[in-house]
Amino acid sequence: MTRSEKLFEEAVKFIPGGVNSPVRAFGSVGMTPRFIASATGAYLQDADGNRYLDYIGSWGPMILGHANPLVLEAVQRACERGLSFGAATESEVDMARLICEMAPSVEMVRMVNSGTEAVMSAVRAARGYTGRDKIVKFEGCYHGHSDAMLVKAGSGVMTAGVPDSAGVPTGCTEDTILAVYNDTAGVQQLFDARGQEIAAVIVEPVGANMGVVLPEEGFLETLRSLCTKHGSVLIFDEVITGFRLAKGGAQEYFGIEADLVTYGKIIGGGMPVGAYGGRKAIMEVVAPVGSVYQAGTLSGNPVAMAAGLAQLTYLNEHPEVYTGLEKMGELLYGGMKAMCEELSLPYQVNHVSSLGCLFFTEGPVRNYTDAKKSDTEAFRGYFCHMLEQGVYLAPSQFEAMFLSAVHTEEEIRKTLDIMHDYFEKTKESY
Ligand code: HOZ
Repeated sequence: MTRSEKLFEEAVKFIPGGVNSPVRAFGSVGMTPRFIASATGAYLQDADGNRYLDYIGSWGPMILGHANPLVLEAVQRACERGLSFGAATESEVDMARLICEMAPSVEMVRMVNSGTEAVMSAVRAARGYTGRDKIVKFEGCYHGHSDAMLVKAGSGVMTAGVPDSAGVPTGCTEDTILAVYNDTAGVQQLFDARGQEIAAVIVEPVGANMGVVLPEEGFLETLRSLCTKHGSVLIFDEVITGFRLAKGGAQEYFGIEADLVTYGKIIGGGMPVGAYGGRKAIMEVVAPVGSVYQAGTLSGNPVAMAAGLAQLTYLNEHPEVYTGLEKMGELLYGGMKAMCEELSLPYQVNHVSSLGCLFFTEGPVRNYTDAKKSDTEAFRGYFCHMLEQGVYLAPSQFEAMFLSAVHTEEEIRKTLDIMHDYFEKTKESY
């Protein structure tokens, strides 16, 4: 028995499913999770001393690689000054200023502790601002685990095949209106019929929790113009895309400004952080200025701010990180597409910059229904092979691959070779 297996046996006695978040459980791939002991650069090391080339990057935060010296040093210095004060600090001001400088449309920002909290708070602010209750959410988009958002959500909810979580009272989701990702006409009809009731439209500008699904030409633009026309708030959930696709996230990448934006992952540099921000007129509904209540003992925690500031400052000052990620994304995902063609694999590769995924399905994947057609058994075989060969992918068909700034050309070519070997050997079965 490996040390990871022993730890898992122990973990399930004390932690539900042995993990602190379902996406880590390896359940859908029929394995026990590897327990990670340490990580540096693009590599993870497990409790048994196995080394893996990591394509998860803690589900997004580690854009500069694991244990980046700049981030570590900033955290160490902050720790020496104290871990938490529950009071205002200079680093919060620096963080808020930097986010407003980097992100289009964001004029004010409030720090929280996770993406879930950021979304929950942004939705409340949008409702408070508009005086309306209805929220439009897209099938397969995942906005964290707050009650109102757990309707046909992506990520672990999709992997587990439980589109609606138990424990969420009907009343909490009856103001959530579901729409289909990339169905521009459908959203148009919805607004024609109920525009005056809609407080907000929340969307992942790139669907990155049902595998990776790109917004088609005109989709985000239509959401923008419908929200403007009907006085609804457009919320971009940039927990994954923020500071990843570009300095200014998806807003900059696609040239579309939202009214509110939610962040997490990268802005914490590996520490638990979330944020929501946007136009001043909306953000000023939040207490203590306005009447929308939202609070947090550890919000703006000085150690978390230090980590996030170090990472964001580096990204702000090094635009070559983004050109590098585009280039490496092209190499990896372009290589996967070429492999599918060469071996006549009937699969789809969706990608944008450093985010991408291989869907085990024949037709194009434009939304949740398309993604759900994927052959998860086939994914499982591929996942297990990659892991055995030292490549650590998300243990679910419905998650993205994340490249970091420290993945090298050589490592990507090696990854492609490992994939190629697997599909060449097994292609008769497809
Ligand atoms: N949102 C991430 C997956 N798409 C990971 C967070 C989690 O659920 O653990």
